[in-house]
Amino acid sequence: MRIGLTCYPTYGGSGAVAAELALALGRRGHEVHVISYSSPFRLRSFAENVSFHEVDLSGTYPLLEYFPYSLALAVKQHEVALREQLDILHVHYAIPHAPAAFLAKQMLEEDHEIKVVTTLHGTDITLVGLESSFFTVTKFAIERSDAVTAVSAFLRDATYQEFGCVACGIEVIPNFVNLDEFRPAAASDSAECVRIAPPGHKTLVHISNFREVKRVPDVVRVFAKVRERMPAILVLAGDGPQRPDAAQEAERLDVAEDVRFLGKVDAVAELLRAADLYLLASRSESFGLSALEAMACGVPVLAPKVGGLPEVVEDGVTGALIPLGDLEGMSQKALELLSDTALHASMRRAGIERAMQFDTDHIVPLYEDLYRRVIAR
Ligand code: GMT
Repeated sequence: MRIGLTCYPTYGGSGAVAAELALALGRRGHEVHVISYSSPFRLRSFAENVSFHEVDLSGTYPLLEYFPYSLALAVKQHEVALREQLDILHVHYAIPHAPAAFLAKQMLEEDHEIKVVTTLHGTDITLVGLESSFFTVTKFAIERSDAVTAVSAFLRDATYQEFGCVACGIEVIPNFVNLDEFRPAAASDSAECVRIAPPGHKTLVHISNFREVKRVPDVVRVFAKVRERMPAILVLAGDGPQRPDAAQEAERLDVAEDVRFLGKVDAVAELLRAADLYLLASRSESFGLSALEAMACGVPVLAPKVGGLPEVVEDGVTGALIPLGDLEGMSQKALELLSDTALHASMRRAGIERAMQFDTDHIVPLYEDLYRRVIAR
């Protein structure tokens, strides 16, 4: 099939999923055309059957105080769909990608028939899409897509509840993980393994784009309580608005020396392999891709019991899920997981096994099947 994919290229789950999907579809022999304003962060080198088309942002005019990206995107989607004779335009994160795809499809008219698939990822439904400036256009674009998927049952239900489009028939296709890349450290790896913590220290890792929804200062607060009781370091990968707050909190709690801010790291698998515990404190998380990637690397996950996380992390089996905001409970659980070697080893094994259910080779065929059904309609 000839598939166009649109996503945000920035550091974050939806861009990671779209890029991994592009790579997997390319490996499976499909022709994939990624359309965005910059190459997604996980798609920076040559990949079989995958090409990138940059949305032109150069058009300026004094009147255009705010550049109309959605229109430029629709123009590029239309152009690529026509030239490459795309069968499917699959957009990740509804805003503004789904309305742009709708417009591109309308512009194609009878020149070329294309089907639009929209994948909902999280805050496009739970936060941004609910804003009065976006609500009606998000609802419209979801309803007019030829197929809609959500990355968890939680997100599907939230969409029905918030947007009321029960007739949309949203299919749940969970996120997936490339187990060749996200794998536990093998004994033979030890020479190349990233070593971050000084000997005798536990390593806690958090990866995100540091938006408010991620509550990164809470990650630091949980770590500070762990640090009181055992030698440990906290490694924070990613960047975003809450980075200064998190750094300030580390200073305030007197743990700054043990908190490492790495900034945006592309090779997160290597970092995860060096972790003893993966920590999330998000207010909402529709899936938690990084939690899945941590489990695939054999790292137990400690997170709040919110959103779609229970569909990924098995509480008490592959990690622990604690009521949102219970930082004391999280710290106690972290200490337990880090001190009980048998419990840690069993969670490590269980996480690796659970991640296999989300293997790229199991999940990507679900998208292929959806594309075929949509094309046949
Ligand atoms: O919706 C977002 O917040 C954006 C998105 C991203 O690009 O970071 O994250 C969401 O999509 C990921 C991939 O499907 C999920 O793993 C994240 O749980 C989800 N984030 C939230 O729901 C906060």
